[in-house]
Amino acid sequence: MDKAWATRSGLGWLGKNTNVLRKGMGSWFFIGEMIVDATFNYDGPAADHCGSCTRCIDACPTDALYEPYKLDAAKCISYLTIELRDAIPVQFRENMDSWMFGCDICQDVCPWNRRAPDTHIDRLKPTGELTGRTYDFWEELNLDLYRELFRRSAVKRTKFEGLKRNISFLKPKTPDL
Ligand code: B12
Ligand code: SF4
Ligand code: SF4
Repeated sequence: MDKAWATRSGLGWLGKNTNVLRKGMGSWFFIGEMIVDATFNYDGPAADHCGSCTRCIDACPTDALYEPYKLDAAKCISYLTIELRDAIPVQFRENMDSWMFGCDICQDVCPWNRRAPDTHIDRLKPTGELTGRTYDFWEELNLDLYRELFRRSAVKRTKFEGLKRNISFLKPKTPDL
């Protein structure tokens, strides 16, 4: 339960989009834990800085954020494109926009993320191999190219069949995915 420990330890607060946010970084970070046999001078929980903002809830295309701080994971595009092994339920297909693996809409619209700096870690930066590809490129993706592009990538979690399923719901002629 990474978020529970992160909020308790003062790393940040749980935003209404259900991600942990930190001033100066927004939510653009992963969380990890180290289990050690030492006692540290630890911080208390961080204050909530969401205020009256509801941008993430308003922007969620599938209403997965059904109330502040609450997410119905089964409606989240992230779940539908990464974790779900069956066909994507019909009612969500129209709202999936151009997301073929995960979704960041509720983070993109967050004012704290808009002010956050880009990553300085090269491995996390987009590579030319993936950006600016056309719909036709992705539609024609075969198993060999999939293995080459996503070697050592988390995208393998959805498997080739899952990624092809997601691609089939992209809108044709999307110029820049
Ligand atoms: C399952 C899971 C998902 C599910 C459900 C998401 C969710 N919000 O719960 C799906 C597939 C939808 C998902 C999507 C995404 N995820 Co995810 N996900 C997880 C995972 C593996 C477990 C989270 C979980 O158990 N949720 C279930 C419910 C019960 O959690 P909850 O309601 O938030 O629970 C809170 C309270 O109920 C309370 N609570 C509940 N039980 C307990 C028990 C105790 C003892 C305590 C004290 C408190 C407590 O505290 C919880 C945290 O505040 C964590 C990694 C981990 N091991 O923790 C990553 C994690 C939450 N995901 C992450 C990310 C990045 C994403 C995506 C952005 C990926 C993407 N680009 O598509 C999206 C964001 C969607 C969104 N708006 O949240 C990051 C978040 C980083 C951050 N800055 O907050 C994590 C922490 C992974 C990581 N190690 O960095 N994810
Ligand atoms: S990741 Fe996308 S679908 Fe999931 S809650 Fe956020 S905006 Fe909604
Ligand atoms: S968009 Fe607004 S309400 Fe949502 S997490 Fe960010 S600050 Fe909080």
